[in-house]
Amino acid sequence: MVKKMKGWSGKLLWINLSKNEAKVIDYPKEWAKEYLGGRGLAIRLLWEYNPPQIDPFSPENLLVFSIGPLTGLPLPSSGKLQVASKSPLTGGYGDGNIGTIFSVEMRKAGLDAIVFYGKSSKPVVVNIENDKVLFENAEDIWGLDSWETEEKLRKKYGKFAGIVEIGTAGERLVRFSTVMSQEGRSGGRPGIGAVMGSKMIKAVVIKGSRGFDLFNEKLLKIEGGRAFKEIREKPNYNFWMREGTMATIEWAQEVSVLPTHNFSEGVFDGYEGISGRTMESMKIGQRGCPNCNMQCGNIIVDVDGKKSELDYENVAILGSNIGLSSLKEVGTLNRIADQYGLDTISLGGVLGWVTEASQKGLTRNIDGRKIEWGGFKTYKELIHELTFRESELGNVLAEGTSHACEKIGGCEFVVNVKGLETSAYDCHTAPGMALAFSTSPIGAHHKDAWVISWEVQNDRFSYGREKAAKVIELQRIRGGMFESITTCRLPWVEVGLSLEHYPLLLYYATGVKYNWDDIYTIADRIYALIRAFWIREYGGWNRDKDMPPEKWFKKPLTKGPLAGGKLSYDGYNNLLNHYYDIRGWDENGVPTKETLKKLGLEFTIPTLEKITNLK
Ligand code: PTT
Ligand code: SF4
Repeated sequence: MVKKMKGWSGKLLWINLSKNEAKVIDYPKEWAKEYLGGRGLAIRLLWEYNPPQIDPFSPENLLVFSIGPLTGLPLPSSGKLQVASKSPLTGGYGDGNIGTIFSVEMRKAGLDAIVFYGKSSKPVVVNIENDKVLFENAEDIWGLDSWETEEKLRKKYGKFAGIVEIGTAGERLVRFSTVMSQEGRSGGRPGIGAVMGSKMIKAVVIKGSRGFDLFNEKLLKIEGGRAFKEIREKPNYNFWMREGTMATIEWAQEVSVLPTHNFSEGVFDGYEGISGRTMESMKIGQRGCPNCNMQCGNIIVDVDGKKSELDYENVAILGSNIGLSSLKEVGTLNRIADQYGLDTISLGGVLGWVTEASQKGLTRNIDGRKIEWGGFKTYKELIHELTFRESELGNVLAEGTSHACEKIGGCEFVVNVKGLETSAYDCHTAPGMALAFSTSPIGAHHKDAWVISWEVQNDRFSYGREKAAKVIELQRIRGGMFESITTCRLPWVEVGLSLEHYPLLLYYATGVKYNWDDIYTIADRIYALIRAFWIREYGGWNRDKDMPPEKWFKKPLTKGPLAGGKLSYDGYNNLLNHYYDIRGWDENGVPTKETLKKLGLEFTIPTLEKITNLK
């Protein structure tokens, strides 16, 4: 008899929307141990079951919701859900990490993953109770925004049901639409909401009551309690509770990395209007994810008198990056993005890019408006137009900056990597962060390696091996471990919770004694498999795909203490060589056969050999 797993259920729910069928299946037990869960499980499933090179909007493209062995447990910030698919924005691997009761209920339902396959013929709410699935007609809510949708569904399914949904943008297949929950939670930057929309899923509801087996529940609770206590006692806890990530605005301005005017500068004259201090003076409350004692969503009232949840990325990218210095106006754009279910970071990237394009006269042929930096009213109109694909310009912008610049020109000042618009750090003078963006497994997102704070404090301008090694170390912990145990990383990143809790918590949950070498190997396995997936989907690879935006090399900063600063091509190539070398990838960024074998990824070799000259 197969021994029952602890910490994982070993089960996933496979939902076929084309046939309105669902079944629970056991996935291979070794996948749990070798990939942990969350992102790791998602990429293993996508590699295995996605037909190569399919259109992300085709019914065969899997949409995966997955959790990890620590999700939903009584330990800090454990209410997170991974949402993953082949991205319609980048054409490669895409995922996001969203804080929602859904993850906790999924855990209680005894499911490590939910896989959506096929396409419903009508808008649908997928209603899950443990392993029972109902496909409920959603025609009456198709067309509602994410807030209205959730409000309606809460009335029907109750306050404590796990609910995730898409807004209007996901329905209209805007390529940077996200999966939304609980008004301010948003996940899946590379268009995972659009994949949900392509399957006609308006929302997924889940309730679980089956419970789950842990290796040592008593010790897990004690260790989890210790970690909660440690967080509360940290010296910066009170400041964090007041400002959350918003204090980063002042820091970014001080060190010249605050993205300004489509990432042309690192300082912004109007930064005080959008600063952490300003936010504090306007704050009316805070909210966040389940099981968290350091909730970071800061709420202010926006221009329209509605509540908007702010953090650094949203404010910088919809503030300084488009020339807005009024926090209330920024809050309005951010809140509209939440309601429509648009990723704020890509939205700010798109608006920044189109403003620069308009200033250079490139939009003239398709749109009569001249877009000005800080043009709040025009930005509001454009957000509406791109969400509903109403105007010609709106329809082009809904495709993201890579697609848009192919249509109207201006690719030389697009600020994205692999098609995903860059998170809110200007990298003219931050080569390590540029490397982090360029080698992130989903495109230019900061979540895998926020190396910039380390970089600014330590040898900022070098392109040496130590910097590449630091990026990889952070990718292993953040992008490998946290995305796969599937809990929030901020207790460690922001208030300094000791990382040593995590191997212990993993042991008490699963009974498996992982040391740091084991955890790093799992992380490397996940990264190499994600890279193999990109190579398979793109039909080849070269190092140009791991290059930062051209602008940071060619257009130096003109303002602030680092005026004149820009990236060096030779320097960056040197840094990238170190990165590939440490990872065991060849000079084009392809994992070598030896690396693949070492990581237990032999099964990728026959596919990759057909595509590239595998070394
Ligand atoms: C995340 C990305 C981020 S990262 C921000 S602000 W950040 C933006 N937030 C958006 C938003 O809000 N509304 C919206 N419509 N779009 C948005 N897009 C952007 O999405 C988020 C937090 C944050 S806030 C961060 S750093 C941490 N990210 C984590 C992560 O990636 N992994 C992990 N294990 N823990 C994390 N903890 C923190 O979670 P994506 P959330 Mg997010 C209004 O989803 O796709 O990963 O993109 O999920 O519940 O909102 O929590 O300064
Ligand atoms: Fe969610 Fe913020 Fe808490 Fe992390 S720290 S779990 S993002 S509320």
